[in-house]
Amino acid sequence: MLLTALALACSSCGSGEPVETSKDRLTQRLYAWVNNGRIAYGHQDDLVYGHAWKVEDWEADPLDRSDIKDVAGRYPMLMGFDLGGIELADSCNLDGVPFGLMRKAAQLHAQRGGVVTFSWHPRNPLTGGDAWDISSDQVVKSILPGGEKAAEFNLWLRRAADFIDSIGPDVPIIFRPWHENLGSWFWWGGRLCSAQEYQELYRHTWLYFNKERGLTNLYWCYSPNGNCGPEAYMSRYPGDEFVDILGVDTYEYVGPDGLEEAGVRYSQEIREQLTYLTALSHEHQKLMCLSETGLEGIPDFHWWTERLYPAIKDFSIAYVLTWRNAWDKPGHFYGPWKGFEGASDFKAFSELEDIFFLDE
Ligand code: BMA
Repeated sequence: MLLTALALACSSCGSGEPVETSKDRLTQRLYAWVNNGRIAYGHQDDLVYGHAWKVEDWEADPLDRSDIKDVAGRYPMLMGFDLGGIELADSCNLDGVPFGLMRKAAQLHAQRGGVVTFSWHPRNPLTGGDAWDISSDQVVKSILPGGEKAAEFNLWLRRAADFIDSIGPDVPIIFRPWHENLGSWFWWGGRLCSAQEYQELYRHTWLYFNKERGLTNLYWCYSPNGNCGPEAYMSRYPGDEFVDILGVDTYEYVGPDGLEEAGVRYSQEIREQLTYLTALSHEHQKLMCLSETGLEGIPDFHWWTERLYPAIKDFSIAYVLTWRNAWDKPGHFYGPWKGFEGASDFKAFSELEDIFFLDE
C-alpha cells in the first residue's frame, strides 16, 4: 500500500499543473549526458580545499580555486561534499569544512552550471563514536522507530534536512546516504545490521526528507561498495521508489603484488561491476554512476588514461567522481594538483571527447 502511494506521488502538488522541480531538470540533464555517450567528471570537496591549500575567509573568497581547474583549465562538472558533523550541529564538517562555506560552494557551483552531490559520514548515534565505529551491531536497530535512539536520530535527520533546505530548492543534489553498505567499516555496514534494518533506515531517511520535509531537490543515489556481484548489490536495495540512480564505490588498492597488478585488477573489477550495473540499470530503469573511485596518491602516472578511462569508456555512466585532495595530509589525494608529476595524464584524460567538465 505504502509503496503504491509513494509511487503515485510526484513533483506535482495538489490538483494544479505539475511543477517542474530542479530535480526534474537534473534528471533531464543526466539522461542527456548518457544519451550523448558522455561521462561527467566529479571531484570531492574541490572548491573548498585542495592539496596543501584551503579556503580561509570563506565569506569574502570568490571560490575560484580548484586543483582540477589548475590542471585541466575547467572545474569538475560534479562537486561532492560531505555532511558528516551536521547531525550534531557542528560548525564544520568532519574534514574541517565550515557548513556555511559548503552551502556557498554548492550554490555557486550550481549557478556556474555544475551538479552537486552529498555523502554523509555521521557519527555513531549509539556509541558516540564516529562513522567508522563498528563496536556495536545494535546501532541501526536503536535508531529505527521504537528504538532507544530513535528520537535523537530524528533530530540528526532534522539538522541534515535543515541544512539542505537552507541551500534552496533550486539547487538539485544527488544525495547518497548510507553508502558502502556491504562492507563492514561503517556502523550501517553489512555485518552491523540486517538487510531489513538497512532498508528501513534508507526508507526512513527518504520518507523524512522527501515527504515530511517536502524536499523536492534530492536525487537519491544507492551506492554500495563494489566487488560484490549483482545479488549482493541488490540484497540491501531499498526499492525502486526510493532510488534514482545506481552507484558503486570502488577504489584501486596496491597490494604486495605491486602497482601494475593493482591497476590491471582495478580496471577489470570496474568493468565487471559496470557490466552487472548496466543490467540492473535496465531492469530497474535507473541511471548509473561510479559514485566514488580513485587511487590514493596516484603513484601510477598513467592512471587516468590507462586504468580509469579504458575501464569506464564502454559504459553508460552519468559520471565518475574521484575522492578528495586533503589539504592537511600530503599523501591523501585522488585528483591531480598543479605541480603533481602525474598531472599531464589527467590533462589528457580531461581532453578526451567523451569525458566532460564544467564549461562556464
Ligand atoms: C575518507 C577519508 C577521510 C575523510 C572521509 C570523509 O575516505 O578521506 O580522511 O574524513 O573520507 O570525507
